[in-house]
Amino acid sequence: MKNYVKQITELNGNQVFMKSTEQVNKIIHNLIDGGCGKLQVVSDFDKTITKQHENGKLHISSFGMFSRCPSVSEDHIKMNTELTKKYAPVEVDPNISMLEKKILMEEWWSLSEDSLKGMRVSPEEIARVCAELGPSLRSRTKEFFDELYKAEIPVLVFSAGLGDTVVAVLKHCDVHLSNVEVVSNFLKYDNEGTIVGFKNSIIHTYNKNEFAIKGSDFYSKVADRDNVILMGDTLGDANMVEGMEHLSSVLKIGFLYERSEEALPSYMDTFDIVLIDDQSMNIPMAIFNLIKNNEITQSTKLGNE
Ligand code: MG7
Repeated sequence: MKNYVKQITELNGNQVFMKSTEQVNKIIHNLIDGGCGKLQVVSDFDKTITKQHENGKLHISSFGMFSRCPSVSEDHIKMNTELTKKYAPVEVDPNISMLEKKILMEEWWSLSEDSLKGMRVSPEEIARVCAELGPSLRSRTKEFFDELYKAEIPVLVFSAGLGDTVVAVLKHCDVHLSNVEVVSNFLKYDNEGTIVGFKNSIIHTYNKNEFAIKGSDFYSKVADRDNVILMGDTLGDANMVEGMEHLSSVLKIGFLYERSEEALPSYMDTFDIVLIDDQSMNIPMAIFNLIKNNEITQSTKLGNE
């Protein structure tokens, strides 16, 4: 078997960790065998498509961007700060059971939804504020998304954050292309432009899997695509494709930054490839290029026969 892990120079850096290089090699083989026609990309948004940090600062989240809109009330900001203080530590507490976390996250998101109700923050205002804040995407994201678009690879951006700001950022950065679908929590407005809650059932960190994808347009688009490049920055992100029953090979790439030493073992158990403090799309792109270039070589060979 060809050693693709060795061949991809980017995978040989000292910030790249794999529990099993054999397993990674096997998955890459399968992705290459399937080619672009069998491939889909599923990615988290906050700190996965956006950078985790830049210029010494952690990145602003999709919920955080919404709070910066001038029409957001003081009451909402106060409430949101209190909720975050209470629930954010629970979200990452390794000593709380998954069952309990799910209940508490459901509680957080629904209280957050309640606190949005009644405000009038227009889509135009959200778009303007997101453009002004201009969070940086990982370097080479635009290049990567353009390549995926050209190769007609469906891309799912799957976020437990706020869909309206996710879409605004993707649009502002010119990567909201026709092959890209966003599944997230979107604001619902009444006819007067008042926020009345979220459009669909809440997507939180620990139910970010089949329940949200199954009814989406994306699911029907990828019915015959059984290979996935998955990207995320939290352990829960690794389950994003859990409910897609037809899958054969999933390459899970995890971006790790905060508390990396402590978290590395669990990340290595969960993701096939773990990248510590890599603020670029270099590695997903290198893998995708290999899939694409092998397909070109194959079709040239067939053409010459
Ligand atoms: N997160 C989840 N909720 C909120 C919220 O209401 N406000 C803020 N500022 N952050 C929130 O991208 C998803 C991440 O957003 C955070 C309901 C959670 O930490 C979640 O992982």
